[in-house]
Amino acid sequence: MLGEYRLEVAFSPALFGGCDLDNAIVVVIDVLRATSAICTALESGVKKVLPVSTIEEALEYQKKGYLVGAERDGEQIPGFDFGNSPYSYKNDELKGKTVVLTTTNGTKAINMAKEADMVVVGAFTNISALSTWLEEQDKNVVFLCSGWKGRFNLEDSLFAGAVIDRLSNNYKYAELSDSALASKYLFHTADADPYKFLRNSSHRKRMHKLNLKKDVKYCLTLDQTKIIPVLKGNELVRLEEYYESITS
Ligand code: 3SL
Repeated sequence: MLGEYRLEVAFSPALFGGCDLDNAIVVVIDVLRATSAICTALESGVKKVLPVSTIEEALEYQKKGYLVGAERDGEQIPGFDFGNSPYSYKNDELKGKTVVLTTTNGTKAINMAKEADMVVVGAFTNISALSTWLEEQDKNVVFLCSGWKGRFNLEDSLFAGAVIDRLSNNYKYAELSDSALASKYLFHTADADPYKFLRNSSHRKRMHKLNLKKDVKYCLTLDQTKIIPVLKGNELVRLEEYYESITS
């Protein structure tokens, strides 16, 4: 309905508790790199990604024979199958498989959002598909930025602003919270070049120190997939699969 819906941003997980989840879809954002890696995994044919918050949980799954990706502070944890690079999940051999993933911030944020009616994953790599689909829903939208260890980060807030910039052209979103407006204004100052805009950001610098420039470029490249990962219980699956499961 026209003019009825709200857009809101939690700039860090610490601010999520204050968000109004009534009739809301939560978009979890960790563009560098967890949500980009998850989109890539599902695009490559991975059947489901199980986001877990702790290394202990990841180890439990590993003992049961699951493939497990584990990252802390940007680096792969030794002993696990993958880290958090989207390139590790661009692999045809993963078709039909389940992957368990734990990352410093992103998978924790996904688990934190579980109480919402619907939780989806956003990244620059799926921005157009995500924005178009959100507009088709009659729902409020809460953007949860994973940030870095409870703090604000620039890239997730920039992404929230990029989506809000698109959605706010639609009259159905009559209410933009101050956080939604702030992220939209942030996006406007990026002048359509997220890579350049983020050059001084802490995580981009961290990634560069770890020799992960290629990952940063990948994660900041728009529209590489139309996949929208959605939480079904504890598992992230493709939106189409989610709809099939609720209609069958
Ligand atoms: O914070 C996270 O969850 C990760 O995406 C961080 S990293 O990009 O793998 O360093």
